[in-house]
Amino acid sequence: MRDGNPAPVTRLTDYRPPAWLVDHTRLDVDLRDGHATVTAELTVRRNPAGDDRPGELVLDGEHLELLSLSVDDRPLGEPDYRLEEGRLTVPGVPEQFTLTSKVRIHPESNTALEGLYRSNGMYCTQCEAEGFRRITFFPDRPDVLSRFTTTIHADRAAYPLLLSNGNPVDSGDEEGGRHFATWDDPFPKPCYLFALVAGDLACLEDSFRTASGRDVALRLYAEHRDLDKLGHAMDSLKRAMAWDEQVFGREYDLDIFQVVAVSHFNMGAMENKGLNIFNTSCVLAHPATTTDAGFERVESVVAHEYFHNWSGNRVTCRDWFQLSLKEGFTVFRDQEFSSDMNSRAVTRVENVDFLVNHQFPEDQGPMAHPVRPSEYQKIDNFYTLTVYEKGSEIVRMQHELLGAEDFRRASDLYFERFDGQAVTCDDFVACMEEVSGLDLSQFKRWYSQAGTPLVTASDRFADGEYQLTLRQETPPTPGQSDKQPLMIPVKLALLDDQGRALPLDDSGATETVVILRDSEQTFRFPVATDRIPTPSLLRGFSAPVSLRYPFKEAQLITLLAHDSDGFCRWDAAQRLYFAALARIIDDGEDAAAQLDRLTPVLEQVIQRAGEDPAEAALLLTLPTETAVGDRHTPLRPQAVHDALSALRAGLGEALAASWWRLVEELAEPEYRADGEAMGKRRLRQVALGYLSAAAGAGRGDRDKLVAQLQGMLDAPTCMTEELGALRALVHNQLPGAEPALAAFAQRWRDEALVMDQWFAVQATVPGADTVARAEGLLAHDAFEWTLPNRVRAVVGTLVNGNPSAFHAPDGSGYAFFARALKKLDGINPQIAARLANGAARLQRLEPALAEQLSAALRELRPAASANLAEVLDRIL
Ligand code: 0A1
Ligand code: ZN
Repeated sequence: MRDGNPAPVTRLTDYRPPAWLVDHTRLDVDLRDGHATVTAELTVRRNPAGDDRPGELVLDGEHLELLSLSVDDRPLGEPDYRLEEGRLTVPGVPEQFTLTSKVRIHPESNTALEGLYRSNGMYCTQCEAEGFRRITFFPDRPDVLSRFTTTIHADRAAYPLLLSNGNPVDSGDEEGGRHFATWDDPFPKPCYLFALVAGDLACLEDSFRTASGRDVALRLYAEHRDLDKLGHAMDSLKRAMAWDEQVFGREYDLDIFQVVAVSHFNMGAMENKGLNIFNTSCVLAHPATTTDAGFERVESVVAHEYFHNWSGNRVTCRDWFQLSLKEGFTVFRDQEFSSDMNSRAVTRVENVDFLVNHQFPEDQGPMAHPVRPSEYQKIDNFYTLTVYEKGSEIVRMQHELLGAEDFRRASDLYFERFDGQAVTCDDFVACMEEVSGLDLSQFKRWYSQAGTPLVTASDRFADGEYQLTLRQETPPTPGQSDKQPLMIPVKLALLDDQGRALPLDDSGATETVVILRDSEQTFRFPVATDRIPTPSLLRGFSAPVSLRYPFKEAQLITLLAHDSDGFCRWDAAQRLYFAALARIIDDGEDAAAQLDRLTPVLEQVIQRAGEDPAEAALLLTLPTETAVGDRHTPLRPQAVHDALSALRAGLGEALAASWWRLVEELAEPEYRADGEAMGKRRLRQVALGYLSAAAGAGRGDRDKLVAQLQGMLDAPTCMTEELGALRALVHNQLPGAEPALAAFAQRWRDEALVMDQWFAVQATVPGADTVARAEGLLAHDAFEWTLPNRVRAVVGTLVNGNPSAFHAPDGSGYAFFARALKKLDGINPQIAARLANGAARLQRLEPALAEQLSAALRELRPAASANLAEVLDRIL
């Protein structure tokens, strides 16, 4: 695609079955210094189910140098075929034939990290969504499933390890110090699941016995220096394999399962059949270098990719519009796994927090699109929070509607019926309907309708009857102005003024689910109380909606103290915080004036923190600047920053004694990896965060705090503590911050993932001055534009996690952003386009800022790649 031109639009309604099928793909990949030669032998036949019968074969191919082409051993030359941008057309082919192509590609110069590329001296691939076309000519679409046999040739000394999908079937030496290996994958798969790795890697090996008694070899590969960081991923993998057998009845199907860690990777990880490829950040973990959050992420991503073996690989997507079929379902599966491995209530709150504060804004902004989009320009731009996280919520609602047992029967039916096929979201829902007898036709609007539904609740209480009226409305989104009512399950309970849940019917049940189907409905509950109850609404976050209800402060305090539902407790705390911040931001009240109201509430949570430190940490955490900004129109980042800083420092000072008590009581002499220890560390970090905010504002015992943080930096028990202390010093500009940064860099300069954190800590220092600091970081020796993790650590964190710097009043943050995007777009358009989403709040910004940001973006537009152009056009 030429610079500045958007890619042509692809539409769901234009879907046609493939005209040609490829039963078998034999690949031969010869890796040489400077280039690779790929020979592909495709066994092609006409698709009997194809609805048009072209006499020509059309294959996708990008950045390929065609060396030779033949049909059934008959060499072809132009004009026997046509080579155009992005595709190869071969006219006059028979009904069935073998097509052999030979191409040259250049992995060394592939900085887009799609197709075959190099990362730290190794070769690896990334084919989802449309990267395989950069390796060879092929029908690069997920509904063409082929059996792959792959032979790799390379220098033996430099690349002793040659891996591909499936089982190893042959290997041996070749002339000139070279060798080869052949892999055969017995399961037909779309080419986006193809993978190849060649390198010199260390291996952690283990095995897993499946429920039916087969032994599976498990091999995790990383650079030699990282071998000691693979244990947690291995444990997570084995737990995930056992869990999928128990909870979903899914057993692993090959004799070998391999995972390779690579430093240069656009996303988190990739579920290639039997050969997952991971961003190092999602697989390597060691207490000295990885925070507790990092450990949790490794566990969930390892599980996610493993679960794709069934939800995605055995049953795959018909077309890319169905992406959420595999992603939403697999996120649901990994969230359930994490809930079973850790605290369910805490995991749910973390997942909801992420959805509400990241996916909701996406769904309310210029990038809003349905979970099953109806059109796209570049599919890479649709690996979104909507497809993944909202998609998971849609599966979760079906789980709730059917109940665990029927859901399991329906998922069994889905896997059995569609094994080896490429199917649609409708096929998934049809299984749910068939098993349960439910009519989900209205429910399916969740897949096709974009936007966050707003549910407004109001209530009345008279003569022992509580009446709850729910109204729903989904605001218009780009390209979708008319919205239909959705089917919204609202789980609820009613609490009396002691916080006890009232029986809602004769059975004595204290929780129920009402289903809102119309624009407005009233539900009635006879309750044995004489005062209006406090509603506990949307328990467990039973639907991905924004709920409005005029809670009184006393009601929120009751919910926070007594509700048995973890989500509702957290939501009550969040509502109290947002209300206090609104009084500062909108009503001009003083932060100090909020303390009398908030401190008793926080004090109560702290008193009970021993029951569940991780939950207490969540309840005591103030919303981020971004989250607060999203609740005020127009967006005034500076006002939000000032309000939050003042509130945080005020709470730090007012509750100093309690925070210090937590810091002391929660200290652990030695590192432990279990959930309880992690919960304690988390709460301790929250306490230190408040104390540091106070100290940064010149309040409280600054010297004592700095000594505490210094002590943690000098003799850390783990990275959670070390990084937490560093962040506290640096973000609050406390004495010793700069030397601490220097010492940290000195200590960790050879650990890329730790250095990413070092960059990120600096790029997220609140305040406009950080833009200049970030410019300095881009000029640092260790900064690399070709390393996505590093770019995200500096540019991504500043743009998405540091509003008071990004929206610096002088526009310097926008200039920084635009320069970074321009530079990056020439290197890795996917990453550039992802980062560009940081500008999605443009239309909500106060006018002076909006004008500056849009000018910066408009300047980028003429030379933008197709990926970046699509995002810029939506935002502008
Ligand atoms: N399927 C992977 C995500 C993924 C998507 C695209 C990629 O490259 C452009 C890489 C990974 C997952 O859900 O984990
Ligand atoms: Zn996935």
